[in-house]
Amino acid sequence: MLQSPFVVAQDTIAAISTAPGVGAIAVVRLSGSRSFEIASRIFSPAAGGQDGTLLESHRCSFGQIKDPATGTIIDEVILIPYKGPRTYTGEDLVEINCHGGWLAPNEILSLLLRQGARLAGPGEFTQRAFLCGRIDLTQAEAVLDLIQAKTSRQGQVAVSALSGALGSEIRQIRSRLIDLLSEVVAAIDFPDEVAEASSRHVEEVVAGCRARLAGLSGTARSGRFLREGLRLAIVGRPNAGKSSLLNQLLKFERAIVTDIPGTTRDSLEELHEINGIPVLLIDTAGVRHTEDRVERAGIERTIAAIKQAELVLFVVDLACGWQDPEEEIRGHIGERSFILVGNKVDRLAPESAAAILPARADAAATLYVSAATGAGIEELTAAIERFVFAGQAAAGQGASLNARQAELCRRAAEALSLVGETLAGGLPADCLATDLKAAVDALSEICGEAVSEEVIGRVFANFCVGK
Ligand SMILES: Nc1nc2c(ncn2[C@@H]2O[C@H](COP(=O)(O)OP(=O)(O)O)[C@@H](O)[C@H]2O)c(=O)[nH]1
Ligand SMILES: [Mg+2]
Repeated sequence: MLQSPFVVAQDTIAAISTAPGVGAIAVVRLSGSRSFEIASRIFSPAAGGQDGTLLESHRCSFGQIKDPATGTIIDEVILIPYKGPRTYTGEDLVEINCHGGWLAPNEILSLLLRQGARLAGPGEFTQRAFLCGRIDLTQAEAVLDLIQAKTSRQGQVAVSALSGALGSEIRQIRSRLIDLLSEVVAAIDFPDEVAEASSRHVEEVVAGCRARLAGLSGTARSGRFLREGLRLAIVGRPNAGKSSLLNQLLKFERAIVTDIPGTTRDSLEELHEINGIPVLLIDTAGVRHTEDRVERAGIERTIAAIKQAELVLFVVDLACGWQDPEEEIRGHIGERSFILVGNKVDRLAPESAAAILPARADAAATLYVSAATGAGIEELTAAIERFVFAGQAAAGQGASLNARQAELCRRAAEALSLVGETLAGGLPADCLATDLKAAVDALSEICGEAVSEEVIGRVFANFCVGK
């Protein structure tokens, strides 16, 4: 269990922990020092005789919830008391499994509130688990990620962080730096007794930590796409096969496909999972010069969709190849990442596709597909996946930093990069200590730990000072 620097909350909170709506069961939860006492006031075990205050921890009991003021039976429930600290919140906790729907859980909740519990705030059970030191901040964030996950990939990332993998990696790096910092500080404080850490040693430790931080930072990109989804715009000239490609990716006929150029007039958005990544697919109106006012408005939307996209699928009809319209569309794409998709490969001998539309160096990938037959679609989804996990050692494995964690990693790495400059400039050890401390502080913030006492503690633990 982690050491908590925080004062543990005292009051007892209650909430319905299951989603609102009609369901077979619902769970009403209580947490805090008065949980057992409050629950026992409204619960009568069917087995009889059991005094509520003697509820046995981690054993479920069947019984009734009764309003103690009127004796009215509210529901038949399974009640599970959990004695702290081996509980979700780290405190005494009671879970009441009642019938679902609106009535029973809400009546039980209001009974609990009348007996002295307080309505829990958003995320307060998990917050208490953090305040008790049962989980760190990365795990608390992972709980939310898991609840919000819609794809298997999002789920894997959340479960990995929930198990403490990310927190453990951060703590290891931080621990290395605290050791180093304590050596540096000890040499400053006790110059006669402690030798200064050699520059080489400092550089080695710092380089090792920077490499590990870079590895973590590399996962921030996929972390963002996995959490927020990837905006993917499908663009190209009219009739290139954009809508066909959308339908092929979705595996159903979402967009109207005809051989009439200008069929798609408005951008069309569809949220879809591609290889476990949530992707907002945007089919757009083909870009061309036209007098049709409706189509022109559609093309304006295409240009806006390109600007908002994180990745563009640039569809080129292999019957036409790269011509002036493609040049114009390329201009709209600008600095944005795009995958060049040569479509209608089913109409050609496979080897001629690359001759008609050679791979472009400015594209994230160049692929040849048939939106009609599905040929090459797997390669396309693999290329989208590679884009999401670009710069990451093992695609989709381990951590995927969220924005907060990424910013703190960046701050820590920045502080460590100053160490090199401090050493090269021959600046005093105080400066070194300041750089290391800044890095440690940033890492402490990731897991939600305090630091200063700990650094002092380590200095005193490592060296005999006490006379
Ligand atoms: N042979 C063949 N025809 C295709 C392919 N993809 C699209 N088409 C045809 O091309 C025409 C235009 O397709 P559509 O998806 O509406 O193009 P969009 O204007 O870019 O959205 C339709 O007649 C499609 O059937 C393909 O891969 N192979
Ligand atoms: Mg279309």
